[in-house]
Amino acid sequence: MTAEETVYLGLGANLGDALETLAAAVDVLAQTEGFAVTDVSGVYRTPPWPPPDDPRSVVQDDYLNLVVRGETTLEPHALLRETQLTEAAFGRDRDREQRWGPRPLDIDLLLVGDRVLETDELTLPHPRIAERAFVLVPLMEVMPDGKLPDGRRLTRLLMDLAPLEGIELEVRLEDVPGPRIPRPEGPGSPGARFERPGFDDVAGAHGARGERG
Ligand code: A4P
Ligand code: MG
Repeated sequence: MTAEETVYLGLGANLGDALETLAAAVDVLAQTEGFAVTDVSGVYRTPPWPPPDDPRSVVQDDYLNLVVRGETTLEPHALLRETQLTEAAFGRDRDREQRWGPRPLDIDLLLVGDRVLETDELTLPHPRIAERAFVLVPLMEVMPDGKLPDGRRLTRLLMDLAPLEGIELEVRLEDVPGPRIPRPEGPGSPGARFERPGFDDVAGAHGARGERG
């Protein structure tokens, strides 16, 4: 266990019910011991990267992407194990997939505090943040000072990628109802600070709107 560090995770999905997967994956992260979700960006619809004019590109559906900000007491490799277990729980099978090809769920550790790390399993910061609008756009929403640890501004990096085509805000998770799961409390488990509305809350809110209209 270490002192709490601020973490940014990039989530992407383009196989199966991508929105339901992302919403449920954020719920799972919020339940993870030693990890608290403190903010979640909007869910963006993004064209596959690399783009079609790149020889590495793969023909596949659009992705949905979001970025989670969290606080964690987990060491980076322990956090990576948790995120890979979560990917597997949503049907990810690394042995049967293509690099940069379609996947039910991908979770990248973008930043863990100011750590700089290069091991066989983990590179921090994630080496391809600056090339990817599908990361930069949602990251900008949840990163208070808008700068990478090396001082590069996200807005500047995005300008370098311009023109941005085909990235659209799809929905906010606050508007996607889900089952309410009690949050674990206790030492070593910073309480989760992000909760999706339960089905009843959303039904209630819609009912209330209906009565007014
Ligand atoms: N690994 C090393 N550093 C990290 C890190 N910081 N975070 C290792 C996560 N994993 C890290 O990962 C391969 C290995 O990288 C892992 O076993 C881990 O030990 P992977 O998830 O299979 O990813 P990859 O295919 O090698 O590539 P990369 O660069 O992580 O790309 P992505 O993001 O995983 O590529 N287009 C859009 N619009 N939206 C997307 O979300 N995603 C991908 C998938 C391609 N195109 C996309 C999107
Ligand atoms: Mg990945």
